[in-house]
Amino acid sequence: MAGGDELELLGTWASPHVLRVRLALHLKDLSYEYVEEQDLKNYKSDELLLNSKLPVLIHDGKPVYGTSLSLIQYLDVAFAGAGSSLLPHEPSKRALARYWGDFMDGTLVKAMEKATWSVTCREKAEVRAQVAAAMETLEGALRECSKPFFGGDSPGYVDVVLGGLLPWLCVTDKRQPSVKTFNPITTPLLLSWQDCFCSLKKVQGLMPEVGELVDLAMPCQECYRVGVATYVVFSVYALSMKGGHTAAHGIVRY
Ligand SMILES: N[C@@H](CCC(=O)N[C@@H](CS)C(=O)NCC(=O)O)C(=O)O
Repeated sequence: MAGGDELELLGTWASPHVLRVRLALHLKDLSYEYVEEQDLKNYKSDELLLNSKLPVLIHDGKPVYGTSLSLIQYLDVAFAGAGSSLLPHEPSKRALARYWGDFMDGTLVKAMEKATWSVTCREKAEVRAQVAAAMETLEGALRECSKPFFGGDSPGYVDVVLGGLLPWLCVTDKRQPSVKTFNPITTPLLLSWQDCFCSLKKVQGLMPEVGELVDLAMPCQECYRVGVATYVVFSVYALSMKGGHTAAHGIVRY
């Protein structure tokens, strides 16, 4: 890592937004201190209050404000010499990679959220179609790349963003088996992508257990059904669960 640079990431174990920034840090071989926010419901650090959401990145003692997508872009520019570049150098390819990152948050994540909380048959059928359409669009993007990763022969920005969503995509499959986010018939390339991505050494050990996320999602869904604010419940369960190897430790240096 560049001399003297200190990186700290505040996160929470179940967050796909935190996971994608951690994936970027690991793929770029950057050392950092990971701090699990322990009590989101009752206490928010000053940095979190200012950024309003996790993840929060602190570089040399100064918070870098922004969304997870902008933090990944920041890391790629601020540490251009570290590891391989996540975003392509060529401006049109760079713009396209950013477009797919935004697409995932704007379309796929929204459909996945609905899938997690959907209860009625009608809701389930609607989200099934939305998730399938978003995944098929991504399949088309991967086909255009003609490589194992969106980033080419090695993972890049789009891979990191989708990689962060992977555990929750698996939860969607488990909770709503009819959704089938990775579908051998409609998204065969994404299925191979999943295998390639998960077998990367730098990725292994970072992914939260899908079973723990399912345990987290189940009571939230029940509360959603009876009308309790999902976010509050989500936070309480996320914090009360022992889930996430990092949650138990609080601070881990990588
Ligand atoms: N668009 C934001 C979303 C981040 C987000 O929703 N973070 C959640 C965790 S997944 C969070 O901080 N929740 C705590 C809160 O809202 O107080 C990003 O990409 O960073």
